[in-house]
Amino acid sequence: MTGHAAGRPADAKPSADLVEEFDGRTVVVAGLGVSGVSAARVLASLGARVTVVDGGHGEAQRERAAALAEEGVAVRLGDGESLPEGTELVVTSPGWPPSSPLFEAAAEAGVEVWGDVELAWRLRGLRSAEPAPWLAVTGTNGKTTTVRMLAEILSAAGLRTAAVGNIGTPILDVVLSDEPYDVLAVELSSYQLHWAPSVRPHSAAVLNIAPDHLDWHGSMAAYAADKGRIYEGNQVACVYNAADPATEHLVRAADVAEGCRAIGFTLASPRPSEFGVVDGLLVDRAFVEDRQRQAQELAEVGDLAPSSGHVAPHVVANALAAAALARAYGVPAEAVREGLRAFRPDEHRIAHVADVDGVAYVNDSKATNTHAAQASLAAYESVVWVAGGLAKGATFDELVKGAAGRLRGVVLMGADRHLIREALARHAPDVPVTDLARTDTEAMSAVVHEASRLARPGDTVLLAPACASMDMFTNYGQRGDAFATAVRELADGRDTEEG
Ligand code: UMA
Repeated sequence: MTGHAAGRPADAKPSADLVEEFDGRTVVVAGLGVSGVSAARVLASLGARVTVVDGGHGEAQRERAAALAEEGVAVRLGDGESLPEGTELVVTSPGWPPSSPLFEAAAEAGVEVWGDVELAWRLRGLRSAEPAPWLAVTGTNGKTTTVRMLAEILSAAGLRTAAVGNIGTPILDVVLSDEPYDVLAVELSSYQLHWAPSVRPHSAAVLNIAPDHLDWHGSMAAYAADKGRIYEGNQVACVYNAADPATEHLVRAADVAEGCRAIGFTLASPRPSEFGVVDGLLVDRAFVEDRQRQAQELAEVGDLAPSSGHVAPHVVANALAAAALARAYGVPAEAVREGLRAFRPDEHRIAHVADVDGVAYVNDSKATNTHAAQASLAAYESVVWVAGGLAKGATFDELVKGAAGRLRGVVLMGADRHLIREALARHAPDVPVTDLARTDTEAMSAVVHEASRLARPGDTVLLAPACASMDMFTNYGQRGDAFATAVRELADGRDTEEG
């Protein structure tokens, strides 16, 4: 970790200049999704001549294109590869891989490419001379939960805040809104970090690093390096996971502001400059007067699950990371407790949907990679595992090897299901597998039906796909909703049979 005096990064221009710079400038926005629409609107409002390009041309895209056309934004559908004539800047949506032909064309023409998060960072001084600082979170898993916990803690401290970024709310919308925010809780994906070299958070956390999105980044090293960008220029704290040395390495490699501290979090008893757990209490041994001798109690582990009393270890880890960022911002200990008590988990993260015929049905649609699915499978004794979707370059051998002893059966769906089927054949050849060979949105009823046939009373049917959802669904939320609906239909059907 190298320190330098805090200040404006050399490559970020003052925003007043930037606004002038956009007036009449020809800007191409890559992608007509959530981020692209937000970026196009902002750029058009600054007087830029905006064209949005998108490789798709479905109904949703056509509808969005029509709405933007009314605001003076041109849209080109069905060609996401060629660079329109006269382009002076490209602002990309996060999902576009660096290898996209559009960016090759931009590089050849000497045109810069920024992500929507980069644009938000550069424009953040537009509404206020003192823009809200960013407390940023990345990691392979747990980002959304941690950011939501962080926002709850900040709100409990009376601060005006919002949970933004990869979580679903484009950060540009918030940075340029008229709402005066004190501080933002920002979820940043590795994609967003790749395209946002100027971002300098107040403090940031990398929760963990496991293989994910390797097809996009090209290699594990490139993926980790993009995640590590979140620590660049941090002013107060770089928060890392003491159980995941890769996160600490990224802190060491970062160039941060003078005086910025490395703060670890651990499920064990904390050392000085760490957050950890002692006798069922979450404690801060970093932001206290005498960290050699003192620790500040923040909350009880039980505060994280007031109803069930059962708290998974990764939830405690996420809470510690959120607490570390909040404390780095100066939030009092009582607000940490209050915020964590107010927090309610995501409905697609290890959510119990229903019990049918003595079998529990659990929705962990949020498990979009092997690391998350592994944590989820490890939580149950006897599982009918529902898996498959887009593998994003992952391999499944380690996951299947670790879970083999707990699998009652497996139901596979989605585009890359053969990869999981092959890993099962290698490491769990006796486990019955139903390969549905379907990639359509309607497949979930059949999935749940097949899972119910494999399950025995006492088992858990677990949707933990270890894959992204976009081959069959709009997002993991829609996949989880489809699962929950199918389970409820199954339960209703059983009631009718009994009645
Ligand atoms: N498109 C192309 N060519 C490409 C890639 C995409 O034409 O090579 C087009 C698609 O046809 C589509 C549009 O681009 O119309 C989609 O752009 P996008 O994939 O960047 O998606 P957005 O709708 O803008 O949503 C993005 C994030 N999506 C991704 O990073 C894939 C959302 O994160 C985020 O919530 C949103 O911006 C607001 O910041 C989602 C996600 O899955 C939840 N994130 C990944 C994850 O969490 O693992 C990183």
